[in-house]
Amino acid sequence: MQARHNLVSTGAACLSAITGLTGFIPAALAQGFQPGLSHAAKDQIGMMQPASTMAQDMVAFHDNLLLPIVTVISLFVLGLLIYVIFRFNERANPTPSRTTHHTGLEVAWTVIPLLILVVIAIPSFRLLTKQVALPETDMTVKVTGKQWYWTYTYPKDQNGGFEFDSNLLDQTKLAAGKLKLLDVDNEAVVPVGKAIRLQITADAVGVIHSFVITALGVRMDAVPGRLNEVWFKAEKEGIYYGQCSKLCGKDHAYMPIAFRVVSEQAYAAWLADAKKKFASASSDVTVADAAATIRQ
Ligand SMILES: [Cu+2]
Repeated sequence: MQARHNLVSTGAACLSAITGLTGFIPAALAQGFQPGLSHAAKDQIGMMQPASTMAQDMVAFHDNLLLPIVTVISLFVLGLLIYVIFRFNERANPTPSRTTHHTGLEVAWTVIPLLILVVIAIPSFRLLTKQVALPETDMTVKVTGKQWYWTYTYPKDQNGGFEFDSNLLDQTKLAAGKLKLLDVDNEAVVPVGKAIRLQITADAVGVIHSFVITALGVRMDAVPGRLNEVWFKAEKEGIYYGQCSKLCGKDHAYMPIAFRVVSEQAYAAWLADAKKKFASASSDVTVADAAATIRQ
């Protein structure tokens, strides 16, 4: 009896811990654990603030569908475990049932998870299609992952014709306001409210990287010898950071991504400056049509 009493009190302690935890999360949010816009904030809980419609859709998919499903399933399994511990322990249930098959139960535990997966798959595939099926885009930037930095090429036929390397700042003499392991010497600049196509690849003699800007909903592998495409349309001006997200080698952690989204006038001004600044690294790259390459 004493043992049973201990079990009950342990169960009660567990439940109160869970209730305490669920109470803690909204309280923590109210205390200002706000998600960052350009990069993850300290003590942030939840996804980063989306700055593109794609990222908004991804966050909504996570917050409104995945998280509730995962929470319900976790609580259901926890409830089942607690029930089994009390109802079917040796003392409460000395003569166990010899049942080995129950058709109804087996159908249920196959069909219900299947239905849950279908419910997840439909919006998931819709989102994936939106990400990889490119709409009419306004401009293109070519991104090349190298060991270990990024090169951005602004194609010649799009008023560019230059390229530049984007390297991590010297971490030993970081200026005030600059972010550790995120700020770079040369940011890529794009105009706000325009659909930007990114053509992403990696150095031919290099390794695979992954180009990610969370707030813009961009994630695509950079593979040597392969031209991947993805797009985004930034809704707000600002600087958006990302990091290489594929373990690519010794300096994987030191090749951040920084995209500055500016007004159209500011972009035109930057473009004129950049053409002079990066004139030594002029590039003849023009926009490739990946879809046409696949068709051939
Ligand atoms: Cu990398």
